[in-house]
Amino acid sequence: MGESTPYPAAVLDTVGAVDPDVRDALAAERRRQDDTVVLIASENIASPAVMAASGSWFTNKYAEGYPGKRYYGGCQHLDACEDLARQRACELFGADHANVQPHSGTQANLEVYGAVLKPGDTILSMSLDHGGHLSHGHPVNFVGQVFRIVRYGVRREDERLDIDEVARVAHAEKPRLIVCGASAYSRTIDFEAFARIAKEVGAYLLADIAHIAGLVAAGLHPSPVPHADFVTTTTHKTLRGPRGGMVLCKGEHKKALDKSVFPGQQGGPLGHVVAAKAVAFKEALAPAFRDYQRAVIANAARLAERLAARGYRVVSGGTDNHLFLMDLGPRDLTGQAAETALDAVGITVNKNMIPYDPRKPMDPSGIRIGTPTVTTRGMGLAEMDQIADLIDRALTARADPAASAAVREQVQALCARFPLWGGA
Ligand code: DSN
Repeated sequence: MGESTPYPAAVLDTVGAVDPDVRDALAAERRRQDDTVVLIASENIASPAVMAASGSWFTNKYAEGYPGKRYYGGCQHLDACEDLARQRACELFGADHANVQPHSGTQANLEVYGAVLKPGDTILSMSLDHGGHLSHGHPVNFVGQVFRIVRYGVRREDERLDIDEVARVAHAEKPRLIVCGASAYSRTIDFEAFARIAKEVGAYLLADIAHIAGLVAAGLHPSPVPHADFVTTTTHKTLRGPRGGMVLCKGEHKKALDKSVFPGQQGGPLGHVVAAKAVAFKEALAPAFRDYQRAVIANAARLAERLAARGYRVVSGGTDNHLFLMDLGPRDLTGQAAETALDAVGITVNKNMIPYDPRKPMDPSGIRIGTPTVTTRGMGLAEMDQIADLIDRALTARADPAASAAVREQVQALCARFPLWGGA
């Protein structure tokens, strides 16, 4: 993760001189991240360079518009950063065009809808409770109120995407847009098959790769870029950049997309985050990034395998990517109880619905486990074996404070061996 730097200490000192309360919260958060095994599949640890760029002078700058065509003066240096970010994103993913201004993954999806859909149009997307995302359309979400949403999911037998169902629903419902991509799906997605179906029914195809973008950039998951009209992603998950979003598209959609982002749905871009995206894409273009993504996948596979060997049910029987779901039902536990028990020993996961879950979203049957963060810290297969053991012991010992305390101690010892940013 680069050389030691005084960066984090400088942040605490600078903030502390003005606001000791916020300084204390920042210091405590840093300690929390250092002292816990974070297995939240959508989180990662951005590099000091990414963090520094996103806390930089562009915070002070307004720059509505795009490089060379802004509504404000003084944008020349942000133009340089935004051009770098766009060029690097295109190089990284082999895309025709990139818009790096979306503030988040949800915003990126809304901006694609704005580029090609009218209110009332039909979107075909993956059910939220089978692994999809709120912004792909759901009754509690704005997308579900503005568009007509039809669904596909995974098969009950093997918990894998049912491409025949996608085709069946697409032909019956004639959606204007098909969304593929997921937040909690551990298997390879066949983007080419989705593109075939989209073509058959005359729909646009959007691939949301927020979770697997790093794997795609590294060539370790098939890319949707040759097949989809639009590809959206966040920049902070496996991609390991600053918190934000991005849209890639075919050249023919460039104008409509850029117009939908600004002035369609956003005002001034977050220039500091755009600069940090440029830095992150440069990091992702380096050969070490591919090694990192390889290790993320190997770690997830190993952790899933070791937990399965201890009798836990892994949804779909394993994983091809950076995450997997574990069904706690067979252990007479709920996702919430497991999340709480693991939290108590310093292992952070999130409760998650599993496909065909008989329970409710706030107290589902599963937890979601991912390896991007622990892998960034340098943990490997031996540590995955240890983490599987610690998870099993924490869940088994949840009513025994002494046993939980012993697990907590071992979690802390493990974390101390792999400090954030190598201890910087
Ligand atoms: N919150 C993200 C995740 O955890 O997958 C999706 O937006």
